[in-house]
Amino acid sequence: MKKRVFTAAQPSGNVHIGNYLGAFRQWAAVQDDYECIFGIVDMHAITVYQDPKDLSYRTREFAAILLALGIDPAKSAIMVQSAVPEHAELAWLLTCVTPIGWLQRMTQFKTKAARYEEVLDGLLQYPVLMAADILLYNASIVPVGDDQTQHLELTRDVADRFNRLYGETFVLPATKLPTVGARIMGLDDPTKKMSKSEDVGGHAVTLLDPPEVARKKIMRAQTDSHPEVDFQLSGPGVKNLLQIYQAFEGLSDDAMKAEFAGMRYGDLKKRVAECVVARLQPIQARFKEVMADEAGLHRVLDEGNARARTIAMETVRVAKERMGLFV
Ligand code: AQP
Repeated sequence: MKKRVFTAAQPSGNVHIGNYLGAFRQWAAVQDDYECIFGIVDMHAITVYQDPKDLSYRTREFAAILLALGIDPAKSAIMVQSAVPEHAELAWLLTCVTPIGWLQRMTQFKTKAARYEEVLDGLLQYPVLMAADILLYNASIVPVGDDQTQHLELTRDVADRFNRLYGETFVLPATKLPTVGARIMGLDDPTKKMSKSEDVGGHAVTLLDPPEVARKKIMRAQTDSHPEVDFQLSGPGVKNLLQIYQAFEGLSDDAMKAEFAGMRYGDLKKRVAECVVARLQPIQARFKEVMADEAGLHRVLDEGNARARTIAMETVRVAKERMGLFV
């Protein structure tokens, strides 16, 4: 039997090249070797306010992006978190074995909480819901970008604590990071990770940006006062552009040095812009086709939700039984 992969993303904004290079590219790559369930986690998205119409559109848009990226619904389930109520149910059970201190230490909670005057309880509970997403499917492997490493550690801690208290129930999942592109930084500020919710002006190239918009954002990316690429001395903005190119083109470190050492920043930006535009073009063409078939898209989600729910119901039944709850 194949091992299972579960991973997910929030329909919380425009999907960007950081999401793609850090996560989604790996998703398509693992689907032949594992039984995969890919989640669109809309209940995570509402941990900060989402316009309801936008959220519902983005859920469909995100499903279409996954299909455009090569996720094959004949092999893998694409499911929507709010359509499988066991995610919320297991999250509550896990909340009752998770100390608050573990959640208050989470870096993502601290970063996001600092942006709002009023912080919703859901934002604090976010990692418990994420643990439920993964443990519900007894996933062995979770491919994610580097920003999710801490949440994956917490997932293992929560699973371990549950197993100790109530008996062996959950698989402890391993984190799978890409070798290059695990943390793409903002183009406007390379000290911050590229993020959907920071999408102002030139922060992120989105997967659906028209070529001229993507080019403009990259040509305006922050660099530094050195005139040309120096693999030792160039700052984080230049390193980020190099990382984007390397991740898209799959080049080794030596090949990158041979190609870019000593190149003027203006020329580097042009090369990166052309590479990104060329790589996004086929994705965008396929996305348009998929979005045009609304019934087909619905079918994919209905089937994915049904496949996921069968597994999820059994896990929750076992967890409730172990805890002495009424089943
Ligand atoms: N900058 C990044 N570089 C590499 N990988 C990244 N990921 C996110 N940002 C980067 C990976 O993308 C996957 C989906 O992420 P998500 O939608 O669950 O939310 P996130 O990690 O919180 O991503 P964003 O873009 O920053 O969204 P918002 O602003 O809404 O929170 C994950 O595997 C993540 O690691």
